[in-house]
Amino acid sequence: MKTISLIGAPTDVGASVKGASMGPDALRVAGLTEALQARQLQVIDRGNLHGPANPWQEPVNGLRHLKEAIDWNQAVFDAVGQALSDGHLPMMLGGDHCLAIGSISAVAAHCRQAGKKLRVLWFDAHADSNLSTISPTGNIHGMPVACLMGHGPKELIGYGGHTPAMLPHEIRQIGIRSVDAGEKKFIHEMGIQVYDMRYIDEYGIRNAMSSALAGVDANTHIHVSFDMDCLDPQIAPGVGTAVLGGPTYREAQLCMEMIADTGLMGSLDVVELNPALDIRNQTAILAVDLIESLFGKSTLVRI
Ligand code: 4U7
Ligand code: MN
Ligand code: MN
Ligand code: MN
Repeated sequence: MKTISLIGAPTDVGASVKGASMGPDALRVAGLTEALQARQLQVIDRGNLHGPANPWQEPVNGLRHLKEAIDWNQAVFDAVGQALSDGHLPMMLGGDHCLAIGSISAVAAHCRQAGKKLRVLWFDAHADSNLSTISPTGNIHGMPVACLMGHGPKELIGYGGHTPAMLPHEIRQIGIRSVDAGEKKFIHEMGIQVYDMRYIDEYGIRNAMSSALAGVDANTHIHVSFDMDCLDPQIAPGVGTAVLGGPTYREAQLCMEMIADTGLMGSLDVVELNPALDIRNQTAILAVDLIESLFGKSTLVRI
């Protein structure tokens, strides 16, 4: 039986809108554990990690709360690494998206050690590829992709003593529709494959996903980093940085179902859920619904 380790990381130090720190409990209230158990999965809820409070300061040298982000990511790196070495599937419940630095650094280290190929599927409205020198906000939740590729403050790019954690060919970004000018340049220079909303409009979500999954095989570890603001804000209002024009409910479900069909998902981040901006926890309930599909719940009638 597969065992899922739930790892709560209740912080919003990477953002400038408060509230993502309440994400882990909102997911628990929405019935995450029970939904996974109903899918015959064993669930160990590790509770919430501890880390520094949000000091609510302005950016220093283009980075807001660097020290706090370093500490939170170290805690996430350790907990995700531990879950993987226990043979469990870590599910990191954010928290803001800066935490993917620690989470994916741990997953990448595990893959290197196990001789596995890594494929990161990054669902987001944003490219999260900012650098301190080009970021319009200084918020570190807008920088994890760049940090994972070795572009960022030294403390955020060397978890586990390895830089870069991830190479450009190991990631696919899906649902992107808000990219800053400097990020666009970075993405092109790095050669990151992006299935933006224009691509999805023109070719459809099925083509985007088959292409994002192309080349995975039995020796691939798929990591899903799911930023809730990827979804259209009409169905997912509980996020701090909403952008119009995201995937619909069914489009999102198909993404999850196609990942489930591979049987290769080995780790997951669920981030940027902001219960303070939500309506009766609907975004958390939607997250649980999508996670069920990621673990094989299907609307398919044919057998
Ligand atoms: B999220 C932004 F300027 N690009 O860098 C920035 F628009 O993890 C937004 O995807 C980042 O939610 C959003 O601050 C980070 C901004
Ligand atoms: Mn993000
Ligand atoms: Mn986002
Ligand atoms: Mn956000």
